[in-house]
Amino acid sequence: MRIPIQSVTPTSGQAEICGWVHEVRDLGGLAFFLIRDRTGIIQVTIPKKRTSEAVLAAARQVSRESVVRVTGVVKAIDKAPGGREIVPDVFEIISIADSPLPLDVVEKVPADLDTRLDARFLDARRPRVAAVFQIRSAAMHAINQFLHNEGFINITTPKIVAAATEGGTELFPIAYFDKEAFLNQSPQLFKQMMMAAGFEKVYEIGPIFRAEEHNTTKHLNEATSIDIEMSYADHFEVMGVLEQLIVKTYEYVGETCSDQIANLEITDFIIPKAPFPRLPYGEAIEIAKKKIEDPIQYGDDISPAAERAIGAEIGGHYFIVDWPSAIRPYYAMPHEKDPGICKAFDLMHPRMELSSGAQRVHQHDILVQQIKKKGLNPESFEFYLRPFRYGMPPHAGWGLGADRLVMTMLGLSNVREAVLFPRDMHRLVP
Ligand code: AMO
Repeated sequence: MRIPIQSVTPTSGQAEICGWVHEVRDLGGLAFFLIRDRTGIIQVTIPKKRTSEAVLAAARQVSRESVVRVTGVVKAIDKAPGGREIVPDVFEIISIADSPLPLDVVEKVPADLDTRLDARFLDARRPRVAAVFQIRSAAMHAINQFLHNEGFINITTPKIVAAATEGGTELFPIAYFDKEAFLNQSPQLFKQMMMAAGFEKVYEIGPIFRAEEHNTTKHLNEATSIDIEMSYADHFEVMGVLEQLIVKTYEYVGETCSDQIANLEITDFIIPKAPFPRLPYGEAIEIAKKKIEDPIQYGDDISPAAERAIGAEIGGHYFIVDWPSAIRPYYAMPHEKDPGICKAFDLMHPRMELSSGAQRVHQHDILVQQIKKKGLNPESFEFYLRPFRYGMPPHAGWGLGADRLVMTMLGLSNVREAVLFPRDMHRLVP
Protein backbone atom coordinates (compact mmCIF):
# COMPACT_ATOMS: atom_id res chain seq x y z
CA MET A 1 0.00 0.00 0.00
CA ARG A 2 1.30 3.45 -0.94
CA ILE A 3 2.25 5.69 1.95
CA PRO A 4 2.82 9.45 1.85
CA ILE A 5 6.53 10.24 1.51
CA GLN A 6 6.43 12.41 4.62
CA SER A 7 5.44 9.32 6.65
CA VAL A 8 8.43 7.23 5.59
CA THR A 9 10.91 6.99 8.49
CA PRO A 10 14.23 5.17 8.86
CA THR A 11 12.33 2.48 10.79
CA SER A 12 9.54 1.98 8.22
CA GLY A 13 11.03 -1.35 7.06
CA GLN A 14 9.53 -2.08 3.64
CA ALA A 15 7.70 0.86 2.02
CA GLU A 16 5.85 1.68 -1.18
CA ILE A 17 5.78 5.27 -2.42
CA CYS A 18 4.49 6.98 -5.54
CA GLY A 19 5.53 10.36 -6.88
CA TRP A 20 7.35 12.42 -9.48
CA VAL A 21 11.01 12.08 -10.34
CA HIS A 22 12.33 15.34 -8.90
CA GLU A 23 16.04 14.92 -9.63
CA VAL A 24 18.31 12.26 -11.08
CA ARG A 25 22.01 11.79 -10.33
CA ASP A 26 24.10 9.00 -11.79
CA LEU A 27 27.45 8.37 -10.13
CA GLY A 28 28.49 5.32 -12.11
CA GLY A 29 28.04 2.49 -9.64
CA LEU A 30 25.25 4.28 -7.81
CA ALA A 31 22.19 6.12 -9.14
CA PHE A 32 20.23 8.50 -6.94
CA PHE A 33 16.67 9.59 -7.58
CA LEU A 34 14.78 12.14 -5.56
CA ILE A 35 11.08 11.25 -5.62
CA ARG A 36 8.53 13.88 -4.63
CA ASP A 37 4.86 13.71 -3.70
CA ARG A 38 2.74 16.50 -2.22
CA THR A 39 4.01 15.71 1.27
CA GLY A 40 7.76 15.64 0.73
CA ILE A 41 10.86 14.24 -0.94
CA ILE A 42 12.71 10.96 -0.50
CA GLN A 43 15.95 9.60 -1.93
CA VAL A 44 15.88 6.33 -3.84
CA THR A 45 19.33 4.79 -4.14
CA ILE A 46 20.17 2.14 -6.72
CA PRO A 47 23.42 0.22 -6.21
CA LYS A 48 23.78 -0.98 -9.77
CA LYS A 49 25.63 -4.24 -9.05
CA ARG A 50 23.06 -5.46 -6.56
CA THR A 51 19.88 -4.45 -8.38
CA SER A 52 17.62 -6.43 -10.70
CA GLU A 53 17.73 -5.84 -14.43
CA ALA A 54 14.05 -4.73 -14.40
CA VAL A 55 14.78 -1.94 -11.91
CA LEU A 56 17.91 -0.87 -13.81
CA ALA A 57 16.03 -0.76 -17.13
CA ALA A 58 13.27 1.44 -15.68
CA ALA A 59 15.82 3.69 -13.98
CA ARG A 60 17.69 4.14 -17.27
CA GLN A 61 14.54 5.02 -19.16
CA VAL A 62 12.79 7.32 -16.69
CA SER A 63 12.80 11.11 -17.23
CA ARG A 64 12.36 13.97 -14.75
CA GLU A 65 8.74 14.57 -13.63
CA SER A 66 7.64 11.06 -14.68
CA VAL A 67 5.35 9.35 -12.17
CA VAL A 68 6.89 6.26 -10.59
CA ARG A 69 6.06 3.64 -8.01
CA VAL A 70 8.93 2.49 -5.82
CA THR A 71 8.91 -0.37 -3.32
CA GLY A 72 11.87 -1.32 -1.20
CA VAL A 73 13.63 -1.35 2.12
CA VAL A 74 13.99 1.95 4.00
CA LYS A 75 17.43 2.63 5.44
CA ALA A 76 18.73 5.38 7.66
CA ILE A 77 21.23 7.66 5.92
CA ASP A 78 22.43 11.00 7.26
CA LYS A 79 23.02 12.85 4.01
CA ALA A 80 19.60 12.26 2.38
CA PRO A 81 16.48 14.40 2.90
CA GLY A 82 14.68 13.28 6.04
CA GLY A 83 17.63 11.06 7.02
CA ARG A 84 16.39 8.01 5.08
CA GLU A 85 16.47 6.39 1.65
CA ILE A 86 14.77 3.54 -0.16
CA VAL A 87 16.72 0.81 -1.93
CA PRO A 88 14.18 -0.43 -4.47
CA ASP A 89 13.02 -3.95 -5.30
CA VAL A 90 10.42 -2.45 -7.60
CA PHE A 91 10.86 0.72 -9.69
CA GLU A 92 7.90 1.07 -11.99
CA ILE A 93 7.26 3.90 -14.43
CA ILE A 94 3.55 4.66 -14.19
CA SER A 95 3.52 7.67 -16.52
CA ILE A 96 6.51 8.91 -18.44
CA ALA A 97 7.10 12.68 -18.82
CA ASP A 98 8.14 14.16 -22.16
CA SER A 99 11.41 16.08 -22.35
CA PRO A 100 12.16 18.92 -22.32
CA LEU A 101 9.70 20.08 -19.68
CA PRO A 102 7.79 23.30 -20.40
CA LEU A 103 8.80 24.50 -16.92
CA ASP A 104 11.60 23.58 -14.56
CA VAL A 105 9.88 22.30 -11.43
CA VAL A 106 13.04 22.44 -9.31
CA GLU A 107 13.32 26.17 -10.13
CA LYS A 108 16.93 26.06 -11.29
CA VAL A 109 15.76 27.82 -14.45
CA PRO A 110 13.64 30.86 -13.56
CA ALA A 111 10.36 31.38 -15.42
CA ASP A 112 8.18 34.46 -15.78
CA LEU A 113 4.60 34.47 -14.52
CA ASP A 114 3.08 33.99 -17.99
CA THR A 115 5.16 30.88 -18.68
CA ARG A 116 4.25 29.57 -15.23
CA LEU A 117 0.53 30.18 -15.72
CA ASP A 118 0.63 28.56 -19.18
CA ALA A 119 1.96 25.40 -17.49
CA ARG A 120 0.12 25.84 -14.20
CA PHE A 121 -0.16 22.06 -13.66
CA LEU A 122 3.64 21.87 -13.54
CA ASP A 123 4.06 25.19 -11.73
CA ALA A 124 1.78 23.96 -8.95
CA ARG A 125 4.06 20.93 -8.45
CA ARG A 126 6.58 23.40 -7.02
CA PRO A 127 6.29 23.22 -3.25
CA ARG A 128 6.31 27.02 -2.97
CA VAL A 129 3.37 27.35 -5.33
CA ALA A 130 1.49 24.46 -3.75
CA ALA A 131 2.00 26.19 -0.38
CA VAL A 132 0.03 29.23 -1.58
CA PHE A 133 -2.96 27.08 -2.47
CA GLN A 134 -2.74 24.98 0.67
CA ILE A 135 -2.85 28.23 2.66
CA ARG A 136 -5.70 29.51 0.52
CA SER A 137 -7.60 26.30 1.30
CA ALA A 138 -6.92 26.71 5.03
CA ALA A 139 -8.02 30.36 4.91
CA MET A 140 -11.28 29.44 3.17
CA HIS A 141 -11.86 26.69 5.72
CA ALA A 142 -11.36 29.19 8.57
CA ILE A 143 -13.75 31.64 6.92
CA ASN A 144 -16.46 29.02 6.38
CA GLN A 145 -16.07 27.81 9.94
CA PHE A 146 -16.13 31.32 11.42
CA LEU A 147 -19.24 32.37 9.52
CA HIS A 148 -20.98 29.07 10.25
CA ASN A 149 -20.19 29.45 13.97
CA GLU A 150 -21.55 33.01 13.88
CA GLY A 151 -24.87 31.65 12.61
CA PHE A 152 -24.58 32.63 8.94
CA ILE A 153 -26.40 30.49 6.38
CA ASN A 154 -24.37 29.57 3.32
CA ILE A 155 -26.27 30.44 0.13
CA THR A 156 -25.64 30.08 -3.59
CA THR A 157 -27.04 32.73 -5.90
CA PRO A 158 -27.16 32.82 -9.71
CA LYS A 159 -24.19 33.95 -11.76
CA ILE A 160 -26.30 34.41 -14.88
CA VAL A 161 -28.37 37.54 -14.39
CA ALA A 162 -30.46 40.06 -16.25
CA ALA A 163 -29.27 43.29 -14.59
CA ALA A 164 -26.18 44.99 -13.23
CA THR A 165 -25.70 45.32 -9.51
CA GLU A 166 -23.00 47.91 -9.14
CA GLY A 167 -24.32 50.41 -11.67
CA GLY A 168 -24.65 49.39 -15.27
CA THR A 169 -21.06 49.27 -16.52
CA GLU A 170 -18.39 46.60 -16.50
CA LEU A 171 -20.62 43.65 -17.36
CA PHE A 172 -19.85 40.64 -19.51
CA PRO A 173 -22.80 39.97 -21.82
CA ILE A 174 -23.50 36.31 -22.57
CA ALA A 175 -25.61 34.45 -25.09
CA TYR A 176 -28.69 33.22 -23.20
CA PHE A 177 -31.23 31.83 -25.66
CA ASP A 178 -33.10 34.87 -27.01
CA LYS A 179 -32.63 37.05 -23.93
CA GLU A 180 -30.09 39.62 -22.88
CA ALA A 181 -28.04 38.25 -19.99
CA PHE A 182 -24.82 38.94 -18.14
CA LEU A 183 -22.36 37.32 -15.77
CA ASN A 184 -23.03 38.63 -12.28
CA GLN A 185 -20.73 41.29 -10.83
CA SER A 186 -21.72 40.62 -7.23
CA PRO A 187 -24.33 38.65 -5.26
CA GLN A 188 -25.38 42.04 -3.81
CA LEU A 189 -29.03 42.11 -4.88
CA PHE A 190 -29.64 38.45 -4.07
CA LYS A 191 -28.10 38.54 -0.62
CA GLN A 192 -30.24 41.59 0.17
CA MET A 193 -33.35 39.79 -1.08
CA MET A 194 -32.58 36.99 1.38
CA MET A 195 -32.98 39.54 4.18
CA ALA A 196 -36.60 39.93 3.01
CA ALA A 197 -36.80 36.13 3.05
CA GLY A 198 -36.02 36.18 6.75
CA PHE A 199 -32.65 34.36 6.73
CA GLU A 200 -31.15 37.20 8.85
CA LYS A 201 -27.53 36.17 8.29
CA VAL A 202 -26.32 34.84 4.95
CA TYR A 203 -22.97 34.35 3.29
CA GLU A 204 -21.73 33.24 -0.08
CA ILE A 205 -18.26 32.50 -1.39
CA GLY A 206 -18.31 32.52 -5.16
CA PRO A 207 -17.14 34.03 -8.42
CA ILE A 208 -17.77 37.63 -9.43
CA PHE A 209 -17.20 38.83 -12.97
CA ARG A 210 -15.94 42.31 -13.82
CA ALA A 211 -15.46 43.41 -17.42
CA GLU A 212 -12.94 46.04 -16.35
CA GLU A 213 -10.16 46.78 -18.80
CA HIS A 214 -7.64 46.98 -15.99
CA ASN A 215 -4.25 45.48 -16.44
CA THR A 216 -2.85 45.68 -12.94
CA THR A 217 -1.38 43.36 -10.34
CA LYS A 218 -4.58 43.47 -8.24
CA HIS A 219 -7.43 43.26 -10.75
CA LEU A 220 -8.93 40.12 -12.25
CA ASN A 221 -11.89 39.74 -14.58
CA GLU A 222 -13.08 36.78 -12.56
CA ALA A 223 -12.48 37.07 -8.81
CA THR A 224 -13.73 35.19 -5.76
CA SER A 225 -15.82 37.20 -3.36
CA ILE A 226 -16.74 36.39 0.22
CA ASP A 227 -20.06 38.13 0.80
CA ILE A 228 -22.20 38.51 3.88
CA GLU A 229 -25.51 40.21 4.63
CA MET A 230 -27.01 40.61 8.09
CA SER A 231 -30.41 41.85 9.26
CA TYR A 232 -30.93 44.33 12.12
CA ALA A 233 -27.25 45.21 11.83
CA ASP A 234 -25.71 48.57 11.01
CA HIS A 235 -22.39 49.21 9.29
CA PHE A 236 -20.49 49.17 12.61
CA GLU A 237 -21.74 45.70 13.46
CA VAL A 238 -20.72 44.17 10.14
CA MET A 239 -17.34 45.90 10.34
CA GLY A 240 -16.92 44.08 13.65
CA VAL A 241 -17.73 40.75 11.96
CA LEU A 242 -15.24 41.55 9.18
CA GLU A 243 -12.31 42.39 11.44
CA GLN A 244 -12.97 39.29 13.56
CA LEU A 245 -13.02 37.18 10.41
CA ILE A 246 -9.68 38.62 9.27
CA VAL A 247 -8.04 37.99 12.67
CA LYS A 248 -9.44 34.44 12.95
CA THR A 249 -8.32 33.59 9.42
CA TYR A 250 -4.76 34.77 10.05
CA GLU A 251 -4.73 32.91 13.37
CA TYR A 252 -5.89 29.65 11.77
CA VAL A 253 -3.36 29.92 8.95
CA GLY A 254 -0.62 30.74 11.49
CA GLU A 255 -1.55 27.69 13.59
CA THR A 256 -2.03 25.14 10.81
CA CYS A 257 0.27 26.21 7.97
CA SER A 258 3.68 26.76 9.57
CA ASP A 259 5.39 24.47 7.02
CA GLN A 260 3.83 26.33 4.11
CA ILE A 261 4.71 29.71 5.64
CA ALA A 262 8.31 28.53 6.03
CA ASN A 263 8.26 27.25 2.45
CA LEU A 264 7.27 30.71 1.26
CA GLU A 265 10.11 32.16 3.35
CA ILE A 266 7.73 34.44 5.22
CA THR A 267 9.62 35.41 8.35
CA ASP A 268 7.16 37.96 9.70
CA PHE A 269 3.69 36.38 9.57
CA ILE A 270 1.94 38.93 11.77
CA ILE A 271 -1.61 38.36 12.99
CA PRO A 272 -3.51 41.66 12.80
CA LYS A 273 -5.04 43.00 16.00
CA ALA A 274 -8.69 44.10 16.20
CA PRO A 275 -10.22 46.64 16.41
CA PHE A 276 -8.77 48.15 13.25
CA PRO A 277 -8.61 51.97 13.12
CA ARG A 278 -11.68 53.69 11.60
CA LEU A 279 -10.45 56.56 9.44
CA PRO A 280 -13.06 59.00 8.13
CA TYR A 281 -12.83 59.47 4.35
CA GLY A 282 -12.19 63.23 4.78
CA GLU A 283 -9.14 62.54 6.94
CA ALA A 284 -7.89 59.92 4.51
CA ILE A 285 -7.99 62.53 1.72
CA GLU A 286 -6.05 64.99 3.92
CA ILE A 287 -3.31 62.40 4.50
CA ALA A 288 -3.13 61.66 0.77
CA LYS A 289 -2.99 65.38 -0.12
CA LYS A 290 0.15 65.79 1.97
CA LYS A 291 1.88 62.73 0.63
CA ILE A 292 1.19 62.35 -3.07
CA GLU A 293 1.98 64.54 -6.04
CA ASP A 294 -1.22 64.00 -8.06
CA PRO A 295 -3.96 66.40 -7.04
CA ILE A 296 -6.69 64.80 -4.93
CA GLN A 297 -9.65 66.38 -3.20
CA TYR A 298 -12.74 65.59 -1.18
CA GLY A 299 -15.20 63.73 -3.40
CA ASP A 300 -12.58 61.91 -5.48
CA ASP A 301 -12.12 58.17 -5.53
CA ILE A 302 -9.06 57.10 -3.58
CA SER A 303 -6.41 56.49 -6.24
CA PRO A 304 -3.89 53.63 -5.99
CA ALA A 305 -1.15 56.17 -5.10
CA ALA A 306 -3.39 57.64 -2.37
CA GLU A 307 -4.19 54.12 -1.11
CA ARG A 308 -0.49 53.36 -0.77
CA ALA A 309 0.29 56.71 0.92
CA ILE A 310 -2.51 56.34 3.47
CA GLY A 311 -1.61 52.67 4.00
CA ALA A 312 2.01 53.59 4.74
CA GLU A 313 0.84 56.17 7.28
CA ILE A 314 -1.51 53.75 9.10
CA GLY A 315 0.75 50.69 8.78
CA GLY A 316 -1.85 47.93 9.24
CA HIS A 317 -5.41 46.99 8.34
CA TYR A 318 -7.85 49.90 8.72
CA PHE A 319 -11.34 50.98 7.69
CA ILE A 320 -12.20 54.08 5.70
CA VAL A 321 -15.66 55.26 6.85
CA ASP A 322 -18.04 58.18 6.23
CA TRP A 323 -17.80 58.18 2.44
CA PRO A 324 -19.44 60.85 0.29
CA SER A 325 -22.76 59.39 -0.89
CA ALA A 326 -21.99 60.60 -4.42
CA ILE A 327 -19.20 58.05 -4.90
CA ARG A 328 -20.89 55.01 -3.33
CA PRO A 329 -23.56 52.74 -4.85
CA TYR A 330 -27.28 53.54 -4.57
CA TYR A 331 -27.82 50.88 -1.93
CA ALA A 332 -25.60 52.62 0.70
CA MET A 333 -27.60 54.22 3.53
CA PRO A 334 -27.14 58.01 3.86
CA HIS A 335 -26.36 59.37 7.33
CA GLU A 336 -29.51 60.77 8.99
CA LYS A 337 -27.81 64.02 9.99
CA ASP A 338 -25.79 64.55 6.83
CA PRO A 339 -27.09 62.72 3.75
CA GLY A 340 -24.03 63.93 1.86
CA ILE A 341 -22.15 61.12 3.55
CA CYS A 342 -23.23 57.52 3.87
CA LYS A 343 -22.81 54.46 6.07
CA ALA A 344 -20.41 52.78 3.68
CA PHE A 345 -16.90 51.58 4.45
CA ASP A 346 -13.87 49.99 2.86
CA LEU A 347 -11.54 47.62 4.64
CA MET A 348 -8.00 48.42 3.62
CA HIS A 349 -4.74 46.52 3.79
CA PRO A 350 -1.79 48.95 3.62
CA ARG A 351 -1.26 47.78 0.02
CA MET A 352 -4.85 47.89 -1.28
CA GLU A 353 -8.61 47.69 -0.71
CA LEU A 354 -9.80 44.29 0.50
CA SER A 355 -13.49 44.81 1.09
CA SER A 356 -16.40 47.22 0.61
CA GLY A 357 -19.60 47.28 2.57
CA ALA A 358 -22.38 49.40 3.99
CA GLN A 359 -25.56 49.59 5.91
CA ARG A 360 -28.14 49.44 3.13
CA VAL A 361 -31.16 51.50 2.35
CA HIS A 362 -34.10 49.29 3.39
CA GLN A 363 -36.91 51.79 2.63
CA HIS A 364 -38.42 51.15 -0.80
CA ASP A 365 -39.09 54.76 -1.79
CA ILE A 366 -35.70 56.08 -0.76
CA LEU A 367 -34.07 53.23 -2.65
CA VAL A 368 -36.01 54.10 -5.83
CA GLN A 369 -34.93 57.74 -5.45
CA GLN A 370 -31.31 56.75 -5.00
CA ILE A 371 -31.38 54.46 -8.04
CA LYS A 372 -32.74 57.33 -10.12
CA LYS A 373 -30.19 59.75 -8.71
CA LYS A 374 -27.43 57.47 -10.00
CA GLY A 375 -28.95 57.69 -13.48
CA LEU A 376 -30.23 54.10 -13.40
CA ASN A 377 -33.68 52.86 -14.33
CA PRO A 378 -35.68 51.43 -11.39
CA GLU A 379 -37.67 49.29 -13.85
CA SER A 380 -34.67 47.11 -14.53
CA PHE A 381 -34.42 46.51 -10.77
CA GLU A 382 -38.06 45.56 -10.27
CA PHE A 383 -37.25 42.00 -9.08
CA TYR A 384 -34.92 43.53 -6.48
CA LEU A 385 -37.20 46.37 -5.40
CA ARG A 386 -40.25 44.14 -4.95
CA PRO A 387 -39.11 42.54 -1.67
CA PHE A 388 -38.66 46.04 -0.21
CA ARG A 389 -42.45 46.51 -0.44
CA TYR A 390 -43.36 43.53 1.72
CA GLY A 391 -41.47 43.95 4.98
CA MET A 392 -37.72 44.43 4.65
CA PRO A 393 -35.65 44.44 7.86
CA PRO A 394 -32.82 46.97 8.14
CA HIS A 395 -29.58 45.29 7.12
CA ALA A 396 -25.90 45.67 6.33
CA GLY A 397 -23.18 43.61 4.68
CA TRP A 398 -19.89 43.51 2.83
CA GLY A 399 -17.95 41.77 0.07
CA LEU A 400 -14.35 40.70 0.67
CA GLY A 401 -12.00 39.76 -2.18
CA ALA A 402 -10.62 36.29 -1.41
CA ASP A 403 -7.81 36.59 -3.94
CA ARG A 404 -6.59 39.88 -2.49
CA LEU A 405 -6.89 38.52 1.02
CA VAL A 406 -4.51 35.65 0.16
CA MET A 407 -2.24 37.96 -1.85
CA THR A 408 -1.80 40.44 1.00
CA MET A 409 -1.59 37.76 3.69
CA LEU A 410 1.34 36.11 1.89
CA GLY A 411 2.96 39.26 0.52
CA LEU A 412 2.54 38.06 -3.09
CA SER A 413 3.45 40.65 -5.68
CA ASN A 414 0.63 39.77 -8.09
CA VAL A 415 -2.95 38.67 -7.37
CA ARG A 416 -2.57 36.08 -10.16
CA GLU A 417 -0.17 34.20 -7.86
CA ALA A 418 -3.11 33.58 -5.50
CA VAL A 419 -5.41 32.21 -8.22
CA LEU A 420 -4.97 28.83 -9.90
CA PHE A 421 -6.21 29.79 -13.35
CA PRO A 422 -6.55 33.58 -13.39
CA ARG A 423 -8.74 35.38 -15.88
CA ASP A 424 -7.55 38.74 -17.13
CA MET A 425 -7.82 40.72 -20.36
CA HIS A 426 -5.17 38.57 -22.01
CA ARG A 427 -5.71 35.20 -20.37
CA LEU A 428 -8.58 32.86 -21.11
CA VAL A 429 -6.57 29.61 -21.35
CA PRO A 430 -5.85 27.40 -19.44
P1 AMO B 1 -16.68 45.84 -4.52
O1 AMO B 1 -17.00 46.08 -5.96
O2 AMO B 1 -15.84 46.86 -3.83
O3 AMO B 1 -18.01 45.73 -3.66
O4 AMO B 1 -15.99 44.42 -4.40
C1 AMO B 1 -15.70 43.87 -3.13
C2 AMO B 1 -14.28 43.34 -3.08
O5 AMO B 1 -14.08 42.35 -4.09
C3 AMO B 1 -12.76 42.42 -4.58
N1 AMO B 1 -12.79 42.74 -6.01
C4 AMO B 1 -11.83 42.35 -6.89
N2 AMO B 1 -10.73 41.60 -6.75
C5 AMO B 1 -9.96 41.38 -7.83
N3 AMO B 1 -10.25 41.88 -9.05
C6 AMO B 1 -11.36 42.63 -9.26
N4 AMO B 1 -11.64 43.11 -10.48
C7 AMO B 1 -12.20 42.89 -8.14
N5 AMO B 1 -13.36 43.58 -7.97
C8 AMO B 1 -13.69 43.48 -6.68
C9 AMO B 1 -12.06 43.54 -3.84
C10 AMO B 1 -13.22 44.39 -3.36
O6 AMO B 1 -12.89 45.13 -2.21
N6 AMO B 1 -21.47 44.63 -3.62
C11 AMO B 1 -20.27 45.20 -3.03
C12 AMO B 1 -19.97 44.59 -1.68
C13 AMO B 1 -20.98 44.93 -0.60
O7 AMO B 1 -21.29 46.13 -0.42
O8 AMO B 1 -21.45 44.00 0.06
C14 AMO B 1 -19.11 44.99 -3.98
O9 AMO B 1 -19.13 44.16 -4.86
O10 AMO B 1 -11.33 42.98 -2.75
